[in-house]
Amino acid sequence: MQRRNFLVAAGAAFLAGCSDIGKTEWFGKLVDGAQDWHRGLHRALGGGRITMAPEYTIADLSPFFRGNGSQTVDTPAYRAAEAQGFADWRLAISGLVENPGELSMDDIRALPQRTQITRHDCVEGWSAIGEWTGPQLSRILDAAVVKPEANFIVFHCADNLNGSQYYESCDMDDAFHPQTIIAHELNGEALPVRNGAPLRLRIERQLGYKHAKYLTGIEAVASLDDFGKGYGGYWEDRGYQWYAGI
Ligand SMILES: Nc1nc2c(c(=O)[nH]1)N[C@H]1C(S)=C(S)[C@@H](COP(=O)(O)O)O[C@H]1N2
Ligand SMILES: [Mo]
Repeated sequence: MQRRNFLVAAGAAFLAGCSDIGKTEWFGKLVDGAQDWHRGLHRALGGGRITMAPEYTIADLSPFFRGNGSQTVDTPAYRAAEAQGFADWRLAISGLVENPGELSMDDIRALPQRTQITRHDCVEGWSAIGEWTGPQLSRILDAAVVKPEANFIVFHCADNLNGSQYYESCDMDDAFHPQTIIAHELNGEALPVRNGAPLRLRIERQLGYKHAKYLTGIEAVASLDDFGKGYGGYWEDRGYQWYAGI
């Protein structure tokens, strides 16, 4: 735990204020260098085995799991979906897969489920512990059969934050990690709107901004160049690290 707290603190200190710094060349190199180091260290600490994020007990649950960033999606389509309890929501599976398609909420609920109580750490300086339930992303990707040339999974979101579509991405290590799930429940109930209803990513070894809410699709890709500004996520395009390991 001490090591983890150190990494969280170090990451938060490093990131503080970064969102205002432009993507100058030197800054890009600094960030890239730091994240390569961090990623290597993070994985080396695991000794090459799969490292699991700590899991907690019911007694540790935060009384209220706040919402952050977008707390709803401001479109008529989302409001209509919400009014129907998200019964017709679909998760599109696309890109470099043998079996592209769509999953309904019933499809998602019919897959084997994983429930995990984990701590969410936001770089803005708050944490919360919640119990999340949903299928492992690996199950969905196994069914889709990811092609060998895919290097990343891109997560598409319904919300637009300050004029840009929110999105995220991860590498295949994290995509197939056992604690990476497509959550549809928080604390045993349908995901609240503020927390990303009806589907949000939980990617437990990474910082809060990686946990994409309001998921509409997942896409297997070879490169991140064609999404947003090319840095792999909404906040990454604004200077945050792509590999936000904790
Ligand atoms: N689609 C989308 N996902 C998002 C965000 C967002 O604004 N839009 N904010 C991120 C940030 S910075 C954090 S800390 C968490 C907050 O999750 P919560 O609202 O469940 O607390 O969602 C992340 N995922
Ligand atoms: Mo965050």
